[in-house]
Amino acid sequence: MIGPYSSGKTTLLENILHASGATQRRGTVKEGNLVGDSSAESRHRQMSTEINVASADFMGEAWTFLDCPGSIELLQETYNALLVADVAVLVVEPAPDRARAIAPLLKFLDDREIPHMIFVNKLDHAAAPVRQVLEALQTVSERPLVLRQVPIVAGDQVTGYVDLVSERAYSYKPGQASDLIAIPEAEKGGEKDARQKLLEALADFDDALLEKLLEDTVPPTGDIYAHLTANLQNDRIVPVFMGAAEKGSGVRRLLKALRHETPDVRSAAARLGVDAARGEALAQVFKTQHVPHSGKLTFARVLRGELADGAAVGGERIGGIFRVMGAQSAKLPKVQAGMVVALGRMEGAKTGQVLTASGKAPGGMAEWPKPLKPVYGLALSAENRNDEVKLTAALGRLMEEDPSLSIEHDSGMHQLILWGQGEIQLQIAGERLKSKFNLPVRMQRAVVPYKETIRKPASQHARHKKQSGGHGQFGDVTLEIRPLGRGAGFNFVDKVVGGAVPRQFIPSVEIGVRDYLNRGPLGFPVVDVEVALVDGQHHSVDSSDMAFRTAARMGMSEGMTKCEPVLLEPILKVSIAAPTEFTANVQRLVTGRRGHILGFQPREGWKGWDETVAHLPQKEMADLIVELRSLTMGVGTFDWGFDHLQELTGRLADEVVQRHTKQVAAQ
Ligand SMILES: Nc1nc2c(ncn2[C@@H]2O[C@H](COP(=O)(O)OP(=O)(O)OP(=O)(O)O)[C@@H](O)[C@H]2O)c(=O)[nH]1
Ligand SMILES: [Mg+2]
Repeated sequence: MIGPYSSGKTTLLENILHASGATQRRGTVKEGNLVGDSSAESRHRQMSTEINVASADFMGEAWTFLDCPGSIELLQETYNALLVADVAVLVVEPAPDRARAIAPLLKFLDDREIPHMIFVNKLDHAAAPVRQVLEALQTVSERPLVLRQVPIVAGDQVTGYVDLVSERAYSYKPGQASDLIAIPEAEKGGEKDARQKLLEALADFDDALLEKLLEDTVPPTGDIYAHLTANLQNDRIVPVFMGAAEKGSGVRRLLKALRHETPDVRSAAARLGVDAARGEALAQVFKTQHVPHSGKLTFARVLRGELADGAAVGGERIGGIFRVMGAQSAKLPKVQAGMVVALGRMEGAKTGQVLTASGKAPGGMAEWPKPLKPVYGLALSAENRNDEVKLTAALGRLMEEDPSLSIEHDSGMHQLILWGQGEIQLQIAGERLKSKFNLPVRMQRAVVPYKETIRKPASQHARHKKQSGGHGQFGDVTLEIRPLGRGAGFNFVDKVVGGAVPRQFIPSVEIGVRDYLNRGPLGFPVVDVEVALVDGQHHSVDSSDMAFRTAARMGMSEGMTKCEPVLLEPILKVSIAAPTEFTANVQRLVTGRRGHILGFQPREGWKGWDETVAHLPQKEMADLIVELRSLTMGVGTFDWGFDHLQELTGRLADEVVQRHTKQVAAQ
């Protein structure tokens, strides 16, 4: 179950479990007693923060529901679940103006040919007419959407539906199976039209059916179901159901459609490149989770054969096979193809991994997609300095659980940056560090890695001399400092003649210079300079590596101030993707952030989307995604990479230097 934030997926799961008899009681989001969303982070935020897994039997068949979080920042969870799923139920609200928000999900489903249905939820609220909802959704779906039900409306209430295949009408009964009623007079015309549309949609894929329709023959109900099933299984059409999950309305109808029309595991296996008919038992991991006290759980779908507890797969022994129901689980001795289970104590297992006894994945298997690229980062530090080592290990676990999280050690700025998809995701990671690993952390805006360079050359003499009892210290150097072109980095040249500085001390001079370059006159690492050692003096007893290193540092410290130091700001190349209707806004966003637009073009493979390419100061990227999402109904995104360093002068540069000086002083 997938769909935008708060569309009612977890509520639908709850009501599916109830309708199938797997649970006795129906919880609600408000009461905080759902089967799903049982983690501390979910409860506190009243939203799903990771995939909820729940297995239930329905009419003698085993089902596992993967209820995905809707937040765009947690999209990686959805993608991981979809890859191993037989069918996706896309849960949406009846809001035509928000159809855009589901474009990325539909695109993923369409591209990967994952069979999917739509469930239009929350029909108990005064909502837009279903026809309008459908029209809006169709604009973002490659596949034709086919309405399977029409609502029965009384006043501004939806009180039931007419099933377009069986042509039976039902009146909703909260929490129970709907009552069969006669089709109300008022709905008859609309029902006929909608049914005709359904048949025509099916006829697009079947000439025999088309002929029948042209002859005005009504195909038997059984045939219609068979067409619907084949078309869903081959991802040719998208059936649309509706109801109100919270009231349990429309839930049984959806469940029955799933039961009759969902392809079995062989389809998903084939999609992933696994021949279900022959070969060793095989499961694919789509999620791992660290559970305090019980250790690591590895969620996997068995795609072929049978796995037994204790068997060795992927070089590790399975330490328990569990059928999962939210926070509960039941141990199983073995599992067959089709099942989704959690495996215990597979310490090395990773999302995407193929588990087989031989440790090998079949040749034709598709590669697990790369995780989403990060778009938002915060500097992270342990509240207690002693926790630093523990922090690295815990972050390793979190990144394993959510591959769209990553870390960067920025040694230049002495910061650890946690990268991900947005602030909520990072906050949740912070909460997990505390709740699961007892590791309180602080997160703050990351410091931009400014650099500095020089505009003018200078020559500088420096002598380090100390006479204090026994051994003294003596080092004497003359340095020539000059600017290099952008991107040249640092160059050290030895131009000493006649042994003025003995060979063995020259590396120490370079070290001294490099020491200094870590923090230039403006306080930032210095780049794009060349330093030549042109002359010096030494003393046969008092000269040492240390003395020359110090002399070099002194020389740099004095010399650099004469070289007109200038700040360098990192500039990124960003490529911002958004639906075309937002392109003008996106470009205004870029220019408003000191960006420089390089061009824009249609986004490859995305109908109705543009891609704007620009140079943007890294400082301006910090909350770019936040504003971009608010401008684009949440769907705008961007790809980025470092491009070059650019001189920054004037008021902005002064501010950067002042702020940095203050921060350094406070450390
Ligand atoms: N009126 C109405 N409200 C509903 C219905 N289904 C869910 N809700 C409400 O919608 C809100 C979100 O419900 P959830 O089930 O948590 O939605 P979700 O899609 O799982 O949310 P995320 O996983 O956080 O994206 C809650 O306040 C529910 O009570 C419905 O059928 N009718
Ligand atoms: Mg949810």
